[in-house]
Amino acid sequence: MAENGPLHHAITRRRLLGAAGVGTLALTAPSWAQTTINLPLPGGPGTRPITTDFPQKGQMILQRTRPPLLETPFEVFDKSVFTPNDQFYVRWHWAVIPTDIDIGKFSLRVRGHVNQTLSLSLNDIVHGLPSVQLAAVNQCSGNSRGFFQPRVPGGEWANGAMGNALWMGVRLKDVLDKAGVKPGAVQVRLTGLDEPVVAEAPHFMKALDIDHARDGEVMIAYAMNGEQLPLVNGFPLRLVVPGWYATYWVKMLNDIEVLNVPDTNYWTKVAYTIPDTPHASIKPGETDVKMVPINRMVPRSFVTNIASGHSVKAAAPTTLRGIAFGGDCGVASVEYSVDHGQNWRQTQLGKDEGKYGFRQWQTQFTLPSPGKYSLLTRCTNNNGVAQPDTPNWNPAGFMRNVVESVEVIAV
Ligand SMILES: Nc1nc2c(c(=O)[nH]1)N[C@H]1C(S)=C(S)[C@@H](COP(=O)(O)O)O[C@H]1N2
Ligand SMILES: [Mo]
Repeated sequence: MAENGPLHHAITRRRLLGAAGVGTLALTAPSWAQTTINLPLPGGPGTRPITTDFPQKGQMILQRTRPPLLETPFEVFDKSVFTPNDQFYVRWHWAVIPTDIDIGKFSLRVRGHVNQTLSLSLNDIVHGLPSVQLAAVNQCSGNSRGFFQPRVPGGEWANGAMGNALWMGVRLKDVLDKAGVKPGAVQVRLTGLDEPVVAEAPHFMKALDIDHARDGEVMIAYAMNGEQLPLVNGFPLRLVVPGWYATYWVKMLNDIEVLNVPDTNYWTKVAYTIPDTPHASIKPGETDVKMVPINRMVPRSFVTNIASGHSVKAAAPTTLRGIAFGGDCGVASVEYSVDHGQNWRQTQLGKDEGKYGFRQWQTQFTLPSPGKYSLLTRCTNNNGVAQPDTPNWNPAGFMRNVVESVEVIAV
């Protein structure tokens, strides 16, 4: 992880500390929708409104209003390897989310199995600790859930519940060291400012093992792509857990508790668990499966410049372009196939912005004669793990990473 240059630093600190309020969060149903989009979901109606009603957000696919679930329109991923903040997807579990935060009064508590309880102001964090930055993909465990067959309940996302940003902040390790972790600590539990609608419901919180929390990569971010975090993406502070699913990336982080016993709260213990099987996959209806907390991400790749249903010229070279990520390590290769996976060809990888981020790739392909074709892409990561050619299935709709296909017609 690189220390920031002084310029980047100055810009971000001025912006961050100059921000007084952050506007109002739309918590009511939008009065009108500008347009709609049709997501190609196999299990049912794919029509969703496009909304611009959320503060600091541009055009987003409205999956749900309260709490907000906003999906990134897929064409955004063709424009840049970094997903712009105003079109970065949004997901919350509970609807009581502060609509503005007084950064003068905000504090981050560090407590529990530590030598000294801390209450850190934003100033203490931004000016008092070394800053670090890192590109990383934030992907919801349920990204692409809408493609599961048979269908499973939950947010029926297409492929836009993911994004890549350059995160800037401080190491969680440095914050923990400041408090002094006592011997015998096993986990660190992280909580944000959002609250359930009914008091007896479990507050959203997640725990990481102490060694993971202190690995020097897990970060408390105060900026994203050189700007403060949008409110709905966790202003003023969020956890960044490189290579791990976004459920761990606690937003509006204000409480860090060091535990000397494993966390048993609902969100760590019960929710967000996956079958302990290859690809977290089971047969629909299968029961008595050992479940484990979801953890590291797996490789994925997507075509971004051609959508299914498009036509391309036969017997002429066409540009094929997209993004890939390795999951918990970098991208080793992205291959494509136009003959249902009989032959695979290498694409050219773009600039490496960091092993946890998106990697752009590009190639030219030629379809021999008119007709229907499937364009397949497959990412292999630096651990030698490749995308599988059959889809996984589990009842929560987690961890889809099958080789995706784009259906085109050569004319
Ligand atoms: N405080 C808080 N943090 C949270 C959540 C939440 O409900 N509350 N949801 C998590 C989940 S499941 C996801 S997918 C990511 C989404 O991050 P984003 O909205 O910035 O894209 O936030 C994570 N952090
Ligand atoms: Mo998520």
